[in-house]
Amino acid sequence: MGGVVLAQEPRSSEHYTLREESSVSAYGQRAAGAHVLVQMSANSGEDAHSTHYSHGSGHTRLLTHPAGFGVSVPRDPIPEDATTDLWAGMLDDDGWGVQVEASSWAILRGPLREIGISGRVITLPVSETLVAEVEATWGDLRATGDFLVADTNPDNFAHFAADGLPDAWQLEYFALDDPLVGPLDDPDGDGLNNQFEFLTGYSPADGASAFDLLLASDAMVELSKVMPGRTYRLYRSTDLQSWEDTGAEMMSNSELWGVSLTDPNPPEEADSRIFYLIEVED
Ligand SMILES: [Ca+2]
Ligand SMILES: [Ca+2]
Ligand SMILES: [Ca+2]
Repeated sequence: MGGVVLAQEPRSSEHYTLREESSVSAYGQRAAGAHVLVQMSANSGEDAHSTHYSHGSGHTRLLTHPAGFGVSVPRDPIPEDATTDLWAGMLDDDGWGVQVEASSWAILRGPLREIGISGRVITLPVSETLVAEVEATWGDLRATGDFLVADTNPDNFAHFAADGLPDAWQLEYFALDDPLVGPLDDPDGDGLNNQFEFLTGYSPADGASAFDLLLASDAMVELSKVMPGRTYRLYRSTDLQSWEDTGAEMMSNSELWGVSLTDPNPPEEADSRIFYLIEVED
């Protein structure tokens, strides 16, 4: 190891005295790769946290007295049902922040499946964005951090998962152990399944709450409600077998009541019966 450079002042900190060194680069400066052995004695009778400090090419400095300890958490929400690495850091009495290996990690609250010794956390599926909180210890120091777990998949929660209906909507009406929560179920017995209740904006748990159509005049159909973002199309039939798209359709950006769709080309034969059907698309 050629060209040993002795550390510049200060040779010690408020809490430690540099007692012996095999080789050190210029204190606090960039240095070529080397192994640095530093023996320190604690002035105040505390244990030194580091007596060996190895480094590659880069910045070399001495660990001094820990003045603070904290958990670094993501500023943005992290995804549900995924793995994220958290880390702990020590602030020393020189004002430097250094990443340290926490002695332990624990989950305090929130949708977390587990947290490993390295700070690797696995989030649980959620039905809405929720707060999680963890705790790390380092020696006798302790710190907590909280962050948000984002609802990044709307259809992955509990037994509401993967059925095509948004979990948050299902949870609005159904208990966690409710059996009839699927798209084809009709727990309120109004003849309209949960999928249709969702699309039309009515309660799947109240038989008196249901989408309705009225024939406003010969070729005009009134919809009891129109939901934002859905497309409503009017179909016509004279035999209830074949249905023809009338071309009348509507989409709204807000919830509307009592909206009408008019068939632009109703059959002219005065005695023919006409049936209308509304298609609702998400
Ligand atoms: Ca979710
Ligand atoms: Ca669902
Ligand atoms: Ca129903």
